[in-house]
Amino acid sequence: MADKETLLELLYLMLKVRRVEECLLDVFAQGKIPGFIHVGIGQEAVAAGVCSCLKPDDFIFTTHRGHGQALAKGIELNRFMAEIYGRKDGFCKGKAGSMHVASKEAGVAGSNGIVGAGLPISLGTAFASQYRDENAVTVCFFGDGASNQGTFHESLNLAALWNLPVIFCCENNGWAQFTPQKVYMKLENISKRAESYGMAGVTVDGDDVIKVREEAEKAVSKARKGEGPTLLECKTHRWFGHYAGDPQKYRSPTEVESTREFDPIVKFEEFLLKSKFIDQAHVDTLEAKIKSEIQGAIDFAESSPIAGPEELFTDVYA
Ligand SMILES: Cc1ncc(C[n+]2csc(CCOP(=O)(O)OP(=O)(O)O)c2C)c(N)n1
Repeated sequence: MADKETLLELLYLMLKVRRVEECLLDVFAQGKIPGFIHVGIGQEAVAAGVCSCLKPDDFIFTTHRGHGQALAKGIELNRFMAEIYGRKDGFCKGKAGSMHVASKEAGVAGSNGIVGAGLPISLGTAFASQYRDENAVTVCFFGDGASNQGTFHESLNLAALWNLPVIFCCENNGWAQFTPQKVYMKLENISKRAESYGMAGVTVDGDDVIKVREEAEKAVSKARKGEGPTLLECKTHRWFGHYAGDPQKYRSPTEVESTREFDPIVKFEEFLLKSKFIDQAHVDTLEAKIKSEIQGAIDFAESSPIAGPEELFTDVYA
């Protein structure tokens, strides 16, 4: 198992992701954020478990539900918040918003609102690292729905063929927008698909941060040693609707309620308290620190100028 310092880092990351997203839901409801937001509340163990294995020089690609992974990879909170607010001090000067946040400094190489689009792009950074002998790895996050896109199959095939240092991390929350997995896929475990492309595939309890980290560590170390890609499927739960404000009419109230039984943070906190790695005072201090970091980021974002039409053509490549 990971050492104490790593376990405490995992708790910090999960709590930070949860509290930031709760805050985003709140300010979105107040009409302060333009566009749509999609939160991954309930899925924090995947982002924290995987990203805690990565170095600053490694790359990640995220999706429309990508706040958690970007934060766990170490994206700077003030500029992240300003980006979501559509402000000039955001990482992409307010053009990207919630669904397309990127930060070169943090190795968040790109987020994508187009389902499955990150997969082939992630081969680019993985190929570059391999070609330049740079020893960095790339993690591409995507959902269960995205695993039915052609891009998923093409990307896994090429990654295996070229032995690329990439980890395909499927956050399987059982839903693709408003459709449950059993309606669009006969397979239960998406990791099985890895075999058809000649790569390792593993399914893990995505609500258990220690297990996620263990499997992610194996996959990352394999990729770093030049032993090729892994498909890592993390089975988890989406507590809220597809997008913020989605009334979830397609889901029974009992099912929605039952997702909370799998709270990865409560489960992990209980473990840490029981094993005497922490006491309640530690949790309270951590919560206070995160609250103050978030308040600072909100103040920063709200005092940054709104990105205007003059930004439309800056930093845009074609
Ligand atoms: C190419 C493409 N097709 C359809 C959509 C509309 N869409 C947005 S999210 C989504 C479902 C994605 O499900 P999944 O990949 O499981 O990710 P999750 O939302 O569960 O995180 C769909 C179909 C899109 N954005 N892009």
